[in-house]
Amino acid sequence: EHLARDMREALGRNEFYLAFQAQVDARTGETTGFEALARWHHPEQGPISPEIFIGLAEATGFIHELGRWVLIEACRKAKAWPWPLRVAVNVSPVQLESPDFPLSVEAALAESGLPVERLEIEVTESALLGNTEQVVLAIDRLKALGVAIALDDFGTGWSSLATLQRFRFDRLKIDRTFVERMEYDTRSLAIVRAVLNLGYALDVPVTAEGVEQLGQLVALRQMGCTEIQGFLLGRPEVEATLVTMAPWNA
Ligand code: G
Ligand code: G
Ligand code: MN
Ligand code: NA
Repeated sequence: EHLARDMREALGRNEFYLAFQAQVDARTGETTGFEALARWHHPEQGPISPEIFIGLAEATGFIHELGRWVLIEACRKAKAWPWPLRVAVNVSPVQLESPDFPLSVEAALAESGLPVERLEIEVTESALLGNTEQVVLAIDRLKALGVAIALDDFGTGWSSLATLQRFRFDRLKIDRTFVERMEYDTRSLAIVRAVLNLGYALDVPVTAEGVEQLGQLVALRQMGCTEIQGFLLGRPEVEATLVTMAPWNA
């Protein structure tokens, strides 16, 4: 495929853009921030799935350039949002391995003027699995800057507990595969409850991803989940859209 070649041209041609999905306080129903999600509209092929182009960008090394663009674009957009809405940016393991990564975060903050406390970086367990010196340094450097670090897709990696032991995360995000099944699968429900308890014990807020059903929302609130994200509250949209009415008040 020529997709790898097209991708290198795509940034300059403004074919990439960000979509923003609301993250909502489970207790109050207020929007606390948005997750930035990269999108690519290919001129001939239309929308390309992020699963495909992120993987391709990682394989070709283009992820560094794309990742820098995502960071600066997300920070610029967030700068225009009402205080204190934050933006959460996904970061690939490949980016974390680069010694320049913390610098690109600092540059994005400086260029956009976004206060550091309004930026969150989402990392996956796979990024921390190697626990390489470079990744440890990067995380410590970001934390020292005051950037919040969320552990994304929690529960789907291989070293969850060791990762929690080593790093002081600012947030855990329960993977949507658990949320998806929690209403009809007692083991999934037990896992969700255990992760919420773990967050409580570690004093780390927990966000549930992929919330699509009102029943999931009600159960998550009852179990003390901190924040909710999912199609029930809002889909990723080009214009960051505040969730104005919590469905449980509707
Ligand atoms: O938006 P969607 O759910 O289709 O995203 C699919 C995957 O792509 C998710 O795992 C998401 O984290 C990842 N993704 C989306 N945007 C970015 C990005 O800007 N950087 C990285 N590294 N991953 C992203
Ligand atoms: O890996 P990560 O958690 O960053 O993936 C985020 C992806 O999840 C986004 O691409 C987004 O489109 C998708 N997503 C967000 N909310 C929901 C949801 O309620 N259901 C499903 N199926 N996907 C969702
Ligand atoms: Mn994410
Ligand atoms: Na996830």
